[in-house]
Amino acid sequence: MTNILIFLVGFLGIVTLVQVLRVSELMSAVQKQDVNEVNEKDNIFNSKMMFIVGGLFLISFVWQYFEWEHLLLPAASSDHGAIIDELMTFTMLLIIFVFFITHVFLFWYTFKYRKGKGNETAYYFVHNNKLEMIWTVVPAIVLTGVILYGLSTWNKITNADTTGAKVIEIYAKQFGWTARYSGNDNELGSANYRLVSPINPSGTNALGVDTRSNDANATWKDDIITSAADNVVHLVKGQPVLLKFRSQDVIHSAFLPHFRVQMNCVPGMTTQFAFTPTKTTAEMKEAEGEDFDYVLLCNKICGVSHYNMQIKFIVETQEEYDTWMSSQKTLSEKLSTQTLLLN
Ligand SMILES: [Cu+2]
Repeated sequence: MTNILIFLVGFLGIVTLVQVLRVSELMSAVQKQDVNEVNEKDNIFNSKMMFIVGGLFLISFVWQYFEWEHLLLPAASSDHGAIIDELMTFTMLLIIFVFFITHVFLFWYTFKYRKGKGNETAYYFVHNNKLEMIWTVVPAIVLTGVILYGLSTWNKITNADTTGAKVIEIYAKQFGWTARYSGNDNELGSANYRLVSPINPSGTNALGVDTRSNDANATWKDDIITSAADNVVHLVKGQPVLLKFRSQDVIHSAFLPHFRVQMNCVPGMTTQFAFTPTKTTAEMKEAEGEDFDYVLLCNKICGVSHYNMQIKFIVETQEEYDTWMSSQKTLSEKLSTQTLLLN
């Protein structure tokens, strides 16, 4: 009903506008004047309106900036996130600075050089080498600086020292994520897509982990895959973590906005991202509200349920992590009752 009313009001508004225009056309025919001719009065009116609209536009920008700022992401919850935030702030300030300068000039000059009696006429020229030089060289230098700053930030992030980082695999498939912890040896057992299959009724090998080696020290044996029911990834505050990403089907992208982490998950290869969480979930809940949760979202449109492809992350203290970990079963413990998998 509301939609019909909105449509009717819009429709009637257009009809009214057309009628008003027709009346003004008829009036100009009667008075033998051309309504389309722009006279001095129109010029003054338009230039003043341009000035007012420009001013309101800039004021509304400032207002919105402060009004909606709280909807932006909170400060980074990772070591490297802080330097990404610095880069972001620097770039935004630069853009806003240029935006203000150019827009103040844009609206001021349209007002200043409006056509009319007693007004200066804007100087008209076809070409000016000096100006061309300035507006080519200055942006080129500034942008080169921004790019160099960005590249050095990127290098710092991607060349992080991963020795001592806990290795966790994040496996993507349409439409969900599974985590595999590397266990005490901090080494993931190898995996192969040809082993991805439903092996037996009590369990599947959805990640394609190669469990064929029966060697006591086989790297797969102490790997821990959490059950789908407990689909949460646990991290320890201050403990560097190396996430290794794989995908079963299409390209997904693991996006952890609060940690400023994003990495594509590509079928047929392993990608990785190392970082150190700096705030526990409990600390974040205190600062951001009880509803807060760290989350990993898929950031590549990968199919119909892409919008809901996510997994929760929990950052906790070492003691909390150890308590949780001790309740988990390793892959070999899980498979001891499923001999089929060991064939
Ligand atoms: Cu996806």
